[in-house]
Amino acid sequence: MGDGESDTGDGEDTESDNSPTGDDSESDGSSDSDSDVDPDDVDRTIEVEGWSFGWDPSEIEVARGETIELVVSVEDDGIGDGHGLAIPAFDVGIAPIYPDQSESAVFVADEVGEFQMLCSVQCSQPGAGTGHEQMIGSFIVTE
Ligand SMILES: [Cu+2]
Repeated sequence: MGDGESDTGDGEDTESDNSPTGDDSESDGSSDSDSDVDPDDVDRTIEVEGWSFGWDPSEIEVARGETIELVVSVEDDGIGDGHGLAIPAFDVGIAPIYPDQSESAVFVADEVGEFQMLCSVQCSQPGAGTGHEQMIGSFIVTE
């Protein structure tokens, strides 16, 4: 468990509706990365919005050891299959994501460095453009 920050226990209950309760079901078949991360331990929630073609923000910086919740939404569905957000270094893979919904992942940023954040759904016509490849961002973990 993280040493250092021990101030998460009290006083931060701005949301009284305990939102994460409902979605404990494994509805997102694609990933088994939610092993031992407790959603109650989230230190930082970051909202990311994707579109054809990019991410906002395209650069995210966190501190090592923080438990991160990424909440991802998209403005369009690419070529019909939505978009996906992946940070391979941390086994994060959220896909597909369609407009009017948001998907989330919780993980621990336990390694310092700059890591690639990319789209995991082929969201431009293969061979017809490079839009999909432009959906690349940086996930930076500092000491
Ligand atoms: Cu894409």
